Amino acid sequence: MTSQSDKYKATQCRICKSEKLYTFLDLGTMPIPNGFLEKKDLGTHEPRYPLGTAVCESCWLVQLTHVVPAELMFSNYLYVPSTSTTMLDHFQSMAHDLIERFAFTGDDLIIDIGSNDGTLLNYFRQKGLSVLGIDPASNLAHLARMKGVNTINSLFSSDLAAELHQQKVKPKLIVATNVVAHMQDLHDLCKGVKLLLDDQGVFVTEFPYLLDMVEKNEFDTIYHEHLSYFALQPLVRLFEMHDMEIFDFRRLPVHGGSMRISVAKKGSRHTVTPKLKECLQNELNRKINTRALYDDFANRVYSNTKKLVECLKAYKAEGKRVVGYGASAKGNVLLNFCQITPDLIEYVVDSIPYKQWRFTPGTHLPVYPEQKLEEDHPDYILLLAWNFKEEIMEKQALFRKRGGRFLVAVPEVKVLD
Ligand code: DWN
Repeated sequence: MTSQSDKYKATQCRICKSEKLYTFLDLGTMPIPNGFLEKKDLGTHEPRYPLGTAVCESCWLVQLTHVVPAELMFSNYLYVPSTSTTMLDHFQSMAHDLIERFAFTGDDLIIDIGSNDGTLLNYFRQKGLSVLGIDPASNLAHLARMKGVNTINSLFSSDLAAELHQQKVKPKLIVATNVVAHMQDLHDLCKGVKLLLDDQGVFVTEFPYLLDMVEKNEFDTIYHEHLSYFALQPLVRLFEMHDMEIFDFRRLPVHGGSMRISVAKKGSRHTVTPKLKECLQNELNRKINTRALYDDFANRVYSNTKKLVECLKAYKAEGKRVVGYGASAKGNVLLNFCQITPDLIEYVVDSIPYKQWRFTPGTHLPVYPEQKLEEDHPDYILLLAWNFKEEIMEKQALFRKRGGRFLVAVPEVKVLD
């Protein structure tokens, strides 16, 4: 009988199909990171899936060792970016920058793969452009349509692209933010984008950048939703395999450090920036093509998380109360890997209504609205959504004024001033 771990095991690289996969980090088994529970579900069976990370020693793509089917994670999705002003500002400037850079006009169509609640597309729509969202989460597609963003409730695929192509749908821009890393079949994605995109069109996608993840110890961004962890190197190879090319890229601060790349069909008018070669060389200088980089990262993860648990136990022994802030997917990875239970962290607060009054997957910490902190005054807040540190600490200035302190575990365990 195949065990859960064999059932979803990946045996070859998602880009080059090599079987030379070197596993360097094992976070054990845990529930899917947005699998929040309602009270009635506590005590029922919670499926747990292996969370291992490997690097392909042929194309150096970092990827999960096990692939949980998309349908189990994205059909009813609890994550929306729109409760964060950081992300609203980010998407607004992204839309502005792309419209400026590529001079899109009113009759140009913009498609967003993984359009979530339509937040990004709405900024394009407000500039008079035609927009079309594609997202598998029925609850989010409904929210997008309420904003006036026409949305197809489906996973993106080359079959869907072919259907749209038949209907003469020809986008000048296809965007995909924080979704390509989630895609089960990267080759099918490329096939679909290439079929759908105008010959002079641009595919712009952004994702957490591998070097930021490794060098800032952001291990908690490794979870079942993220099948791939991209450096530029393997992506150049992926698009080459589909007669497309990355012609520009940009490093971004969001989500702990991301990269935005612009891709076009070979032979288009878009010229490749000289910066690309520098970035590829930098990745080699930083040793992305060696096991040592990943082994050292794993060692830092194990020592940081051990230190966090020791710190929380010491606070407990001193009678200090600790709560979590940001019931994020990354937060649930940290809580589950460290096996943090309500005796160490009493509850988590979060701004997303979908998550409130539920319980964190695997650790079953209650999730309350942020307003809980107006009536309850813990000693420490563990910032599970460390990528929004500035925004959250500003919002909770009163907590700090009253002597409360924020604690982070990434990039290292530290009490913030
Ligand atoms: O790739 C993904 C990233 C982009 O977003 C998705 N697969 C899932 C999701 O990951 P995450 O849940 O780790 O994302 P966030 O955006 O880091 O989560 C932040 C959490 O913190 C959200 O649940 C909202 C919450 N929050 C809050 O309670 N108060 C956020 C802010 C800014 C706040 O002020």
